[in-house]
Amino acid sequence: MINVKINGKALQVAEGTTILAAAKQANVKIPSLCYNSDLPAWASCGICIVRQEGTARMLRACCTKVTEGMSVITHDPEIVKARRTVLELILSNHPQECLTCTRNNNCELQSLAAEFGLRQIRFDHFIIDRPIDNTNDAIVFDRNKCINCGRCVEVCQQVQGVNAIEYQGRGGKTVIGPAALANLADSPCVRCGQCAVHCPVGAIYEAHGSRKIWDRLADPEVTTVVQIAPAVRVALGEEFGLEPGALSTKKIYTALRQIGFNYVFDTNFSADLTIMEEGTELIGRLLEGKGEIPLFTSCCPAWVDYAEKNCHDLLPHVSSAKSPQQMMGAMIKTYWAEKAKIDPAKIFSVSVMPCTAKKYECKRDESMNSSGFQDVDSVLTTRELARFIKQAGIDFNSLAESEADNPLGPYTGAGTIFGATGGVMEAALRTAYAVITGSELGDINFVPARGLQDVKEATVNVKGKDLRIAVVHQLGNVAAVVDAVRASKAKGGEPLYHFIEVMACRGGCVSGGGQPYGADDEVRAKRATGLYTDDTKSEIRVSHKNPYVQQVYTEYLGKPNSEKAHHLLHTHYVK
Ligand code: HC1
Ligand code: SF4
Repeated sequence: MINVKINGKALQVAEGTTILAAAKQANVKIPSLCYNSDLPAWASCGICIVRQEGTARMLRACCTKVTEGMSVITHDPEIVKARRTVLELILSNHPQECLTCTRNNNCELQSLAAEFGLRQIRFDHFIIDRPIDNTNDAIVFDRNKCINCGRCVEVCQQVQGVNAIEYQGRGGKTVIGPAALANLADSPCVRCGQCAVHCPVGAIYEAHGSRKIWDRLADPEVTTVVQIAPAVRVALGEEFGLEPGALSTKKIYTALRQIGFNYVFDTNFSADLTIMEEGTELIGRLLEGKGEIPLFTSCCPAWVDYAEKNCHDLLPHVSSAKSPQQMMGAMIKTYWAEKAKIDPAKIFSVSVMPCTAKKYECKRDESMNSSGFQDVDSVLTTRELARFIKQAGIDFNSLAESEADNPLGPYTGAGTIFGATGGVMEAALRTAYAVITGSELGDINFVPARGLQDVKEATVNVKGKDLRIAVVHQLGNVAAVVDAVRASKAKGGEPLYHFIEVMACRGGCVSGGGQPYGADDEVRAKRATGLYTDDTKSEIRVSHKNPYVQQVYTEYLGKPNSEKAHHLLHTHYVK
């Protein structure tokens, strides 16, 4: 341990602690803009400067490690003045459009300007007008608002390993933009939205679709239907002052009805359906040689996008099962429309997702219109739903609880854990084990698949055969797994793994690019715990026992992987 003083207060911190972290331990908040706990510190903004006592040296707190006996002053008139000047310089080059900015009231720069009481900027205001890039259906890049903090570059390159955005130019002329001066649609971007959720200002944000939705809600000729994804229920509450992980599923159903949706369904139901389809596909590949092993999951659209751009050779390994969002979309405009005697042409189908890539997934040509119409018409992120609820004047916390509509609403514990890394694997194993052995798993909790470890591996013995699985989240961790699979294929013999779950975002969908801002690992863990609690409290915890899923097969689809199921619930990939 190292002895340090922060503003005269003595404390001990672990070796390697930065001044910023030491100050936090002393309950002192040093302001910063470019720093984020998910990312390496690279000291670009200069807001976090502090002074080493007894010297004139100003240090950057985010990247300077404390040394034995160091005494740090974090706030004094000169430091505050220097920080204010940095802020003024940033603002002199930033559009003053707070009222119409997507981050209004939730912007780190705006909060700092308010804290520093900035009333006017001493420097000339100049903006170079750059076109807004809204080419990729999922995220929008407004470079006029970029403050060059670099968080988006770091998360895209270091965390996701995608390299879709980069620094361009040198010195004072450095700007940030899509790689090779392309637009986003032509860049390697996989639309995960991690840049948006790490941007401290309104420079990168989800493509908004809310106006069209309000129009459809107001149209008496249109039947509006909505589904909510697993991870939304443990994060939306944060926008209304609840703790991360607080489960608000039944209040969300009520809010959606009050907003005006005619029917409320749950993506957790179609997650159960996905398990039936993907689980059957896995068993077919394992026991009947019906396809390549290992099988990769396919429900994360950013991972699918990544695989199409970077792993052409492995596309036959990616499950043909559509994601739960798209399975639900297809079932709404076919099975349910027939049952409810509603013309599918007059159904407007919305989904609420923790993810920006889902906005692109629903518009893909490949089988995403198997009902004869675009199966999911519009996607809202969790953040956008919070705004909807506020626009509708709803007091979220005092809402009564209600149930989803059936048969596309009720779900099992297996469906709900899809939203956390390892959840799809765990849900699939529960069902695959039961189908292969004819008996249920003794302990249904498959703990090795849980948690934030980069790559999780385990072996499950199913009827005397060892099934080797891997769970990987955060795209930057995927390349190593993919390379290991390639090497094992080249070597021949027993495959390295049989089944691999991939989720693009750290922690899985619970910290997707459309979730409330500010998630760190503590928040991710709390949101995941909310889902596991939902699972534990569920009366039924295995997808194959969802009575409504069984009903859908009996009444409409026949059996998993039937011709009809293939037409509606499966897709293919492009190189
Ligand atoms: Fe996800 Fe999925 S879990 S991809 O993370 O398979 O977005 O929550 O809806 O479709 O179910 C996201 C979450 C979500 C799908 C499901
Ligand atoms: Fe990179 Fe994801 Fe942002 Fe695309 S959406 S630029 S892949 S972080």
